Amino acid sequence: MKKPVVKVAVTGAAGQIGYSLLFRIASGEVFGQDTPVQLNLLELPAAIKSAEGTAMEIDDCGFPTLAGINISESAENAFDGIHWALFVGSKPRGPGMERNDLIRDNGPIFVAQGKALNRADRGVQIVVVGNPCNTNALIAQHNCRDIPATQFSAMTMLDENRAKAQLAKKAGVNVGDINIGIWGNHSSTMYPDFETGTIAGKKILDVIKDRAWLEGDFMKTVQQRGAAIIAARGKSSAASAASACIDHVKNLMHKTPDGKWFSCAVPSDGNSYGVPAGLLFSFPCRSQGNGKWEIVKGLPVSDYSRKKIDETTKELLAEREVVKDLLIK
Ligand code: NAX
Repeated sequence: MKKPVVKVAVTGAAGQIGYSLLFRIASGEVFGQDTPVQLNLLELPAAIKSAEGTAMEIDDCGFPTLAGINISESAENAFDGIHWALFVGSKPRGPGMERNDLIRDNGPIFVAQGKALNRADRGVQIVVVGNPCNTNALIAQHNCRDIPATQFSAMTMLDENRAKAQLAKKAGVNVGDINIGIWGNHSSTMYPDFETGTIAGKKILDVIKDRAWLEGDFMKTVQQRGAAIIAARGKSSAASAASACIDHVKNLMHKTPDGKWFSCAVPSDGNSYGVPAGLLFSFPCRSQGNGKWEIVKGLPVSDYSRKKIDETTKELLAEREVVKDLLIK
């Protein structure tokens, strides 16, 4: 293999998303069959044994692209020289726990891991999956002095994929024909923007002429899909979340086709759609294929969309307030 090794850290590697994600990264699917991949797995001490079991299975797949696996309970070790940091590990919400309790509980993880990123390659890209992912990414970014804010993002691709699946079924088309962006927080306030989205190049509203369904069942299904999966499966989304994480990385690495965009929560530049600067907000984004994103500019925002974008902005500002003591100015 001619290309240099890509080093990828995955936190929470022994969890259920980790179990779906790691094999696909090791297989060459993400970085290419000509690129060796080094996996650095970070876990809590109690889950190291389980991470070792997963690593044994990855070895047993015999992937020619796998350069090696390191397992560690130290973020400093796990992040040494890495090019990608996939932050999956965090505590799940317990029974009776409020969203703010979860935010407060998980925040410190992202303070420590943000600081440890100073061991990473300067070009490292950080993708936060662990919930509440927008605010966790904000905390990690504020606690990392050495890496530009633009290299931090949080995952809303699962929400986009869920939206695409619903629209494709309704319109009787292939998922690949759908283009739609998610605005805001990865929470029930997210806004899958059916007003600017397209199906095979036509406006969604010109193909699905049932606005009541789009405003009602469609939005509700996408926003509450996570809870519906838990109700059906008894466990939260895992393989679909891992798949969305892979899409997120690939979206950054490859040039976005003309006329399309992808959803990615990134630090707002303060000049886009009235979202305050610095807030980790999901926008319709594009990439030139260099690992970087740019916010799609100039999309029309109706009164309806404005209200939805403002609602999710308000929620993210409130989350930022809850963790303000964890944010270094
Ligand atoms: P699991 O509970 O199966 O696994 C989490 C793993 O993280 C555990 O093995 C745990 O030991 C580890 N962990 C906890 N704290 C850690 C720390 N400080 N350092 C390293 N490892 C740590 O959860 P799983 O189903 O894999 O989900 C992981 C996270 O993804 C959760 O926060 C979940 O809410 C979030 N999700 C985010 C989604 C998104 O679209 N952004 C969708 C799926 C998922 O709900």
